[in-house]
Amino acid sequence: MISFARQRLGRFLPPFLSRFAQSLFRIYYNMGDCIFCKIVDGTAKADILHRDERVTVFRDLHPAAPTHILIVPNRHIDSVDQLEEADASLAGHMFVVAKQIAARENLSDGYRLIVNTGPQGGQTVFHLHLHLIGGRQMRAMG
Ligand code: DGP
Repeated sequence: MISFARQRLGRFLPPFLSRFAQSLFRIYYNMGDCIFCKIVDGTAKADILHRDERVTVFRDLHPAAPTHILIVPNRHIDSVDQLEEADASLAGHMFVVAKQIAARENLSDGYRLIVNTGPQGGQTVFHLHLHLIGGRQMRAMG
């Protein structure tokens, strides 16, 4: 909802004012310099596959497989560790969207969904995201 409002605002303002307004939004909502927030609000480029009120979906910049897509909540949440009970529907929506995108990408033989959490979990971008990886045989975990 917030990011939609930000995008709408951006359309009515000249570009320099729009960028200024986006920066104010980011400071106000404590988003800092988050690259995924910038992709969500359109100030950074990405190959966007889907956008709705709650999530934005785009291709990973450093694909680990022929298909590597990120499902990202529009609202900044650092990681799974910051999820609250009230976010259960959002978390569920991320999985449902992942399933729909997997079908669109013809991953009918299967795919892998990963959520890296925290430094030891291999998380490098601290904006919650679900990796959708497919298009090759995955090795068993562990
Ligand atoms: P993780 O390590 O789980 O935090 O995954 C972060 C992923 O984000 C990693 O696979 C690379 C991807 N990534 C980082 N910066 C960008 C970017 O600017 N654009 C896109 N599309 N993907 C990015």
